[in-house]
Amino acid sequence: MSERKVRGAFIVVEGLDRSGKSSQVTLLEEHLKAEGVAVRLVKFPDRTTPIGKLIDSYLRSESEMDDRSIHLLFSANRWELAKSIQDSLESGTTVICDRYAFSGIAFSAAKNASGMSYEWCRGPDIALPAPDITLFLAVSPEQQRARGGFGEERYEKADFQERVEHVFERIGVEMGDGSRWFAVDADQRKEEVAQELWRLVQPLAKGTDRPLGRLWA
Ligand code: 2DT
Ligand code: MG
Repeated sequence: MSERKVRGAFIVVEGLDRSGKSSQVTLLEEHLKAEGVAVRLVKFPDRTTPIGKLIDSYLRSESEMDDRSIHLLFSANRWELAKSIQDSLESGTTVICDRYAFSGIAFSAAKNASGMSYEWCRGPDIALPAPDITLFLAVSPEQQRARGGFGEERYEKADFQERVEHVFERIGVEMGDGSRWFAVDADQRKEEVAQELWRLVQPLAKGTDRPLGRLWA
């Protein structure tokens, strides 16, 4: 029997605003590079594509959009990059994704808009490339406040963030065993969070021979 080919690992980092997600993604990227790993960083929403520009304008409240339309655009923004993510992984590059389908579900379902159930929100993302590991940075409302509150964009409000957090918790539970979803206490000091993330990622640093899965498919 021939040996299975090793591909890059697909690492997703999720979290609320002010969870330190962006810094941790950068630290993780640097750590992997220092270990000689080829890394590609992807951020969702990718605001540079034509779809991403519509999303950007919505997030800055420069345009209004139907809740379902914007939800589908966020998903379309992932689908337009899905093939290229898969290609990177197959060529041996590790991909770190700053937000993914889980943000898509959490932020849309938190709107409690009629006809946008959790299941409905999940639908368009079914069969996207599945992460090998998802690191959820859990930050408390107290830490969010202590870190200087929120910015100006849509969704950056304490009561909405709390609802988003609840959906994230549900996703974590429903992902179930074997999905490699880890909630990490992001109230800790930056160095401590980075250390914990590295401990989780290290087994995947040299890639994996596990076939790339499909989300919820
Ligand atoms: P950033 O602050 O990370 O740029 O995110 N969002 C994100 C959604 O509502 N749906 C999605 O599918 C994704 C990926 C989270 C901008 C905001 O967009 C939200 C915060
Ligand atoms: Mg933001």
